[in-house]
Amino acid sequence: MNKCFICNKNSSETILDLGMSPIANNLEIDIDQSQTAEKYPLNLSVCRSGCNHVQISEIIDQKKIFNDYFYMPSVSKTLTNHLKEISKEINKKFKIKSDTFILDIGSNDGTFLESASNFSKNILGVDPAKNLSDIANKKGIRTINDFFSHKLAKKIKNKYGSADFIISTNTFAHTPKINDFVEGMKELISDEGVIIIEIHYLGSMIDDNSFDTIYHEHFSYWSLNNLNNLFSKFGLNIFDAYVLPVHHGQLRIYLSKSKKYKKTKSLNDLLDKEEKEDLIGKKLKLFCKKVLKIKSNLLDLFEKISNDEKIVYGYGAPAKASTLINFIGENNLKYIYDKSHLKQGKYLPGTSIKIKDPSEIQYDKPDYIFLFAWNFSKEIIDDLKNNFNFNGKLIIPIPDLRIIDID
Ligand code: DWN
Repeated sequence: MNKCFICNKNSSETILDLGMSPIANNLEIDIDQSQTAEKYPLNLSVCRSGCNHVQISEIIDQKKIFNDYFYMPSVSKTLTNHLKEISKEINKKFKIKSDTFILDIGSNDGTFLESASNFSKNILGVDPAKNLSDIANKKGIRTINDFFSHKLAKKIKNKYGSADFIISTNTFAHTPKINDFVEGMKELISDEGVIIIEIHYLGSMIDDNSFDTIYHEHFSYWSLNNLNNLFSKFGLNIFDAYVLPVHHGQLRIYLSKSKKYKKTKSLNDLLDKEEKEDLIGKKLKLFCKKVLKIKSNLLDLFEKISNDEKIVYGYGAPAKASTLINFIGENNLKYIYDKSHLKQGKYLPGTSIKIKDPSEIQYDKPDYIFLFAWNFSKEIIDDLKNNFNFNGKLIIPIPDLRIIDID
């Protein structure tokens, strides 16, 4: 049994073992360093003490993961537009004034705050990645380079006052220090202020068989009921929640100290749906069984491609690719294409697979492309057709393995 991040009891039982995996986003410049990258057990576990929290079993020092971080939402038009929509949505729902204090926890390269600054200049980001905080500060987005914590929240409150809005996209699941993180948000948010959290949703992971979204930087895998139980312990009320199709299925929740915000039908319907389908029980158990079947189907496919003496390269070097490849093996993959300049020229950790610019597709002419960034298939298929002259076959592994012709 592992220690549960919520109740701190040794009551978290492993339910899925994905083998030994490196830190997914720690891309290496040197092939030898990549092949000998340190690997850690990658397991999913569930707390049996009653809090039902779903998490990974192995806690890796967050500094090793986030100090130098290669993931930037701005590489994707889909994600950039999504983040821009959030500030418009907040303004539409709650009205942002020119001096409204907006804090972004996990602000990355400042993409969200850039759009928020169209409504208010009183913005602040917090992000532990030095390389990304530097990019944001150079763009004039005031960013504190640190991990968010209750201690930091007190410092921010003393210097800037309480926040009217706290936004946190794809960050809340990235810390094992959950209780301290929540204490910090409660410390900082004003009495009638609104916190908006977006995280990858456990229900979508299960429905889409997206086991590749399990990696060490995703410390927790949240259901809405588990979030509701957690925040109500701290006197924070979730009053709205819904699932968004972006990324691999994002859950967005709205919460406040104030009880003035009426709970929405969407929130109550999703809470009921999770209970009815026994999300953390029966459904999660079936998901774990299905992962092993997916692995054997993928291995059969790579064997067939190798026997047919065809070339298959990857597209997209997301963190998900590290989990998937370290789970099924490198097989005959030699290269992965990725538009991110932070990733090109580096190797996928734990492998000898080099990441290169997609403009080389037209020269390499692979017979197959394996789409690791399957969550952006529309945007990427357009690129492959119109900009990279790929006319081979595209393998889309998730949610169900399919091979399509790009023409
Ligand atoms: O929670 C997290 C999610 C939200 O994003 C982070 N922990 C890490 C990250 O996960 P990921 O690495 O799986 O993210 P993406 O956004 O699915 O990665 C997509 C990759 O594909 C990026 O490296 C960029 C690349 N890409 C590309 O080469 N061409 C993306 C698009 C849209 C493209 O057209």
